Amino acid sequence: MPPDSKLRILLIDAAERWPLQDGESPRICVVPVGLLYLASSLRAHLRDMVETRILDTSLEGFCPGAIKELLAGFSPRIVGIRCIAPYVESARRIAALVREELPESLIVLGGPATGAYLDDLFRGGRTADVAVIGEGEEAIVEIARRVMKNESLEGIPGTARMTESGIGYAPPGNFIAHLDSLPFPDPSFIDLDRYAGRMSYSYNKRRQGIILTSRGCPYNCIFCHRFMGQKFRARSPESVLEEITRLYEGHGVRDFYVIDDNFTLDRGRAEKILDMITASGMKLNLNFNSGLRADITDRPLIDKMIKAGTRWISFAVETASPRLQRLINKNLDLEKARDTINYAFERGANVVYFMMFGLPTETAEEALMTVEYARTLRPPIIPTFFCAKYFRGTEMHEMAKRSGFDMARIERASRVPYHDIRYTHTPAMSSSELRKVYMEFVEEVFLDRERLSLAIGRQMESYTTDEILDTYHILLGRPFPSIEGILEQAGMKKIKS
Ligand code: B12
Ligand code: SF4
Repeated sequence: MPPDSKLRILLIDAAERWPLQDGESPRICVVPVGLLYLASSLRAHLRDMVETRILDTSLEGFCPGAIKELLAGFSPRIVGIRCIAPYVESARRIAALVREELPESLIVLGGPATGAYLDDLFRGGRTADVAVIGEGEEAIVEIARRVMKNESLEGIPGTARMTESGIGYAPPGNFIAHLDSLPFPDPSFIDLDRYAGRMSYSYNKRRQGIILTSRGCPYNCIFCHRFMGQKFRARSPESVLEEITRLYEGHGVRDFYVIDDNFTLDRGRAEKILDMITASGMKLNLNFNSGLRADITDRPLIDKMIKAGTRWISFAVETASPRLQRLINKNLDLEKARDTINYAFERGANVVYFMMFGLPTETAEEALMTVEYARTLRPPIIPTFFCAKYFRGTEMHEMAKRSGFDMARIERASRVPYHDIRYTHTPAMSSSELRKVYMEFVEEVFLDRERLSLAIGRQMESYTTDEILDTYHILLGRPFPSIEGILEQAGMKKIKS
């Protein structure tokens, strides 16, 4: 087949609102593994009948001029746009730009936001042609096939289309049952070195190997979309090891970031993966970035993780209030969690925990319980204060509607980052009370001098000075000339208005 008869497909990650500025602060920028899965599936099924390119706006910035140039040069027949909740407007802007530049192209929306935010995405007429709800590997291949054959896109499972009478849904798609059957997400579609110039999930700058060993989670936390489904679907340890080996040997990747919904759920499988990595003799750094449940991750498992090369473990604690643990359906065993978290630090991991504030009905006293619990944990690299986000489509959003929350503020809060406390509140805790809790957390936990020195000491074992300075530039919102400069910040903690 001559090259110009290929079906050209452009996949765009809508992850940024503005063009990047010279000299702006460092930012986290991670390999778009979802789009790599799509591009690799298209190639596996349609071979050289397709040519797929990826544009990641978190890497490039949202720059209309550059997007137009790419559209004119590549002239894709299909443009797929990945969207998550805070970037609905960016996705719409990109779709509008594509429509203007290439009116004949087919615009396909996908990503976690297409479920609950579809009305917004489709608002204002024919913004996009079709949306894929849920996993996209099978749907994008079917869409491409039909486009090649000039067939209607009606009825593709898991899709929705804007029709004259509103949004028309095809039957829901099935979750992919055998994840081993998917082709590995091939990083050749992107430039790994450009990502290595940016901060990863673990606040370091490396060639990133993003690994998804399973999808789905059977728990029921009320704030979570569980958009990969409630059934835990796991890849075989052999398939995971093969993917890691290919990245290690073929792409020079040494740092792997596991982003499963729930890596430790199947204990035996998790152990087997870790044992196989250890036995392989590969000298790699493992990072577990999607908050593990600290009560099902015990000391022997931590030992295996460390032996396999683990550097970073994030734990999702959320709240130290037993009442709120029940309310959010997390029911974490806080004592077991404390033991695991402290042990992970003792064993040399860069430990991070996620705490959430502003949960439904939370009072200032309960929020302070969480701060107090955080103070009793061995020093994490990053103690994280997250504002609870009430995303549409979650049980917590429904609860907020029922409990008289200011829904306009809730909506605004869901579009700003987790640490932005401006719009977060509950009927039992005003914004100003939450602000006081936040200051307490910053002073007593984040800027605690002993914690900060230990945390930086731990980072110095495996991070460069440049990585550490960039970490604190991101976390504290200003540049630091030296590590001592960061520690001085801790000495100043009591000086506040
Ligand atoms: C890793 C991760 C992050 C990373 C990277 C962000 C990113 N670029 O996704 C970090 C830590 C930076 C992050 C931050 C945030 N995240 Co996050 N994150 C995840 C996590 C754990 C994994 C994402 C992932 O790579 N999945 C694996 C790949 C394979 O899935 P995927 O990219 O979604 O792609 C599949 C499908 O969606 C679909 N698809 C995707 N794109 C397209 C495009 C087309 C055309 C088609 C057809 C299909 C399609 O097909 C793909 C293959 O099946 C998910 C949870 C999850 N289970 O996915 C949450 C998740 C995406 N995050 C979420 C949120 C809310 C956030 C934040 C907004 C939180 C906040 N308020 O600060 C921030 C956003 C910051 C930012 N600038 O991006 C929500 C999104 C909810 C929603 N409905 O949109 C999720 C779903 C968590 C949850 N369970 O609620 N996150
Ligand atoms: S354990 Fe994690 S993935 Fe599972 S429901 Fe809770 S927040 Fe979602």
